[in-house]
Amino acid sequence: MTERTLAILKPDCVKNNQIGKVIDHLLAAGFKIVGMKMIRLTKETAGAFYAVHAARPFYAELVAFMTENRVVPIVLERADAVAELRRVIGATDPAEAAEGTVRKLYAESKGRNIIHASDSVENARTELSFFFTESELISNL
Ligand code: IDP
Ligand code: MG
Repeated sequence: MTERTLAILKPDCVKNNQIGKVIDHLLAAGFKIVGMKMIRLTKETAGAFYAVHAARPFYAELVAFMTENRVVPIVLERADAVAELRRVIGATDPAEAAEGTVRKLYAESKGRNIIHASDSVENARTELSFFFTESELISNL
């Protein structure tokens, strides 16, 4: 079934000029871009986005990382988008990511791992609305 999911190109991706390569990889994997913007997260917005990890030891490091440069939230659409995007980006730690995945190809560490992807259809819906309004994602006017 056609589905939508959220990717975020993280500050390392922006800083290292890897936006084009990563977007190209996603398009080649059959995703259609239906929303995209570049924004700078604040401590408050990055903290809220990752609130589920607030009790984890890496939370402060994660919030600091996500605010160190601009990020590029992207709404992606295809069949089974949520599961497919997780497969295409690879494991959280690039050292454990499968060959040919985005994180294996471009990420430097478990923390600085280039890209975020929603991990369930329900979370995708919540995360999309964190960055995009309904009217920004209308496909047929
Ligand atoms: P995911 O991005 O693959 O879904 P999560 O476990 O949801 O991974 O963690 C969210 C983000 O927090 C990761 O993408 C990574 O940037 C950061 N992170 C996760 N685990 C660690 C860690 O052990 N050390 C440092 N950062 C981490
Ligand atoms: Mg996650």
